[in-house]
Amino acid sequence: MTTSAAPPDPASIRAAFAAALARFDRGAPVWLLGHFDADGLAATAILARALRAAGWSVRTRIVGRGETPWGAAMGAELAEERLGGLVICDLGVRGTLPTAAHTIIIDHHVPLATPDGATVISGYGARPVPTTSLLAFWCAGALIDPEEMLWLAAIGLIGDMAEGAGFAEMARARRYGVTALREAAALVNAPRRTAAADASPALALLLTADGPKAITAGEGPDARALRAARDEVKAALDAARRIPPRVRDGVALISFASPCQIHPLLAQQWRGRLRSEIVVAANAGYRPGWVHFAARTARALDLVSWLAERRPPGAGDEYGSGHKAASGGALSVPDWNGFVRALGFGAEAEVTA
Ligand SMILES: [Mn+2]
Repeated sequence: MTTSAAPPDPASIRAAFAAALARFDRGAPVWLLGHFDADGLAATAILARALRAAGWSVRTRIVGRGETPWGAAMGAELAEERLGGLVICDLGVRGTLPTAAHTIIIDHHVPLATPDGATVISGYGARPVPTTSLLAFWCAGALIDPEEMLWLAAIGLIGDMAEGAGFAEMARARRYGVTALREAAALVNAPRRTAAADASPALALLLTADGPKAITAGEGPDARALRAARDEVKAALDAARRIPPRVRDGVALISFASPCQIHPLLAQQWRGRLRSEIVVAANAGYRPGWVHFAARTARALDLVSWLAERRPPGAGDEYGSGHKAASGGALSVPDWNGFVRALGFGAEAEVTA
C-alpha cells in the first residue's frame, strides 16, 4: 500500500484500518495477537485501549518465544474461541492465516507473501519505515483521538531503533521525557530476553499506565517484574562478557551457555571492539540440543551471503536471515560443530550435547 521511497501516509493507513474494522463482527471479541518485543507490545496496547474506549470487546494474546501466529498450533487455539475479528501486530506477513475471521495484519518487516482474505497494513517500503506501534497509533485514529497514547508509539519507535528516523510523533513524544521513554522501552523489552520469557507484566503495564514514569518508577508487581527481568538479563550479560573471544581467520567466536537471549546483545557489544572481525556469539544454553547464535560485523561484507556459503545440511529457516551486518540463527549441536570446524576452529570450540 506504500510505494517505494515515499513517506508513509497516516490518513490512508487510518482509512484502511477503518474499512477493515467495518468487516468485523461486533457481537464477538476482537483478538489482538502481538509480538513480545517493545514494538509489538506497544502496538497491541494502543489498539486494545483504542478499541475498548470505542466500546469494543477485546482479547490480547502475546505471541512469545518459540510461537508463531502462522502455524497449526495457533489455528487450533483460535478455533476454540469466538472471534469478531483478528489483528496480528509486528509478527511478519505470510501467505497463510490462522483463522477464517476477518484479519488485519499490521507490520513493517519484509512481507513474504500476501494472504487472501486479510487487510495488510505494512510500513515496509515507505521511507522512513514506520514501526508497528506507529502504524497502530495511526490506525487508532479511526476510533478515538489517540494523542494520549503517543508515548506508547514512542516506546515502540525507540525499541525498534527508529527514534532518530525523523517521525513527527517521536518529536512530539519528547514531552514525556526522552530519558523516561528510553528507560521504559528497555524495561518493556527485558522480559523477552529472560529465561522465562514472560512479557505479560510488560503488556499489563502498557494497557493501563498513563505514561513512561508509571513503568520506570512504578511500585506495583508488574513494574517490579520488569526491573527483575532487566537485572536477570544484565547479570547474564555481565558474566558472558568476561569470556574471551577465540579468533580464527577473521572470525571472533564467543561461546557460552545461558537460558537468556543475550547472544544478540553480546555480539553487538563485541562488534564495537573487534572492528576487523566477524563476531559470532554462540549460546549453547538457550534451547537443549541447539546452539543459537548471533553474527555481527563492522566489516564491509554481507553476513547473509557469508552464512549462506557455509550453510550446514540441517540448517532451517532460522539460519542466516536478517541483514548484511546483523544475522544469526540456530543449529543442532552436530551441525554447529561442523560449522565451527569448517571455520577453522578446533575441538575446543565444539559443543558437547
Ligand atoms: Mn517491530
